[in-house]
Amino acid sequence: MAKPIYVLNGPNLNRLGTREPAIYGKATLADVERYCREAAGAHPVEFRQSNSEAEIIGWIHEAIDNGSGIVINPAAFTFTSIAILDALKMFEGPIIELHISNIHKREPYYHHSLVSKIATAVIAGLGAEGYRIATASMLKLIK
Ligand code: CA2
Repeated sequence: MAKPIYVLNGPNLNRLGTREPAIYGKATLADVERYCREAAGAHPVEFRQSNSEAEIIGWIHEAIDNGSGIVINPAAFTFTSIAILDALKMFEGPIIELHISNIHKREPYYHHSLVSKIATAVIAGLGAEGYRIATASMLKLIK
């Protein structure tokens, strides 16, 4: 069986679609999961969300052992977590950093991503559709 693509989501994204629709749109996290699974077709996907830094690091370690690629929206941890950065550095496969909004045209504290340093690619500002595009791109990167 092919090694799964890990789609990891950070804090508060479990509330996606419930507020700030002008920035994040109306799609829920369940919608986003569906977009990823549709884009992946028969390729297995591990889709996860956590508000816990430790849990996200645990999933990155899991992906190091059994994953083919990581699509990650670290949310606020993007700008704060060296621990998540250190974990991602240990992953040998492709990593796509994904943001629903264009972080570079938002508040200054959203301008400096720690993850972008080691990401294969960064997608930001395409809305929830970015998840579909990231997954489709990941399929090409792992082939
Ligand atoms: O644009 C993105 O995907 C972000 O990663 C989302 C994070 C924010 O801290 C980043 O700067 C950009 C925020 C996640 C909170 O998500 C919610 C969005 C809408 C409703 C509830 C939570």
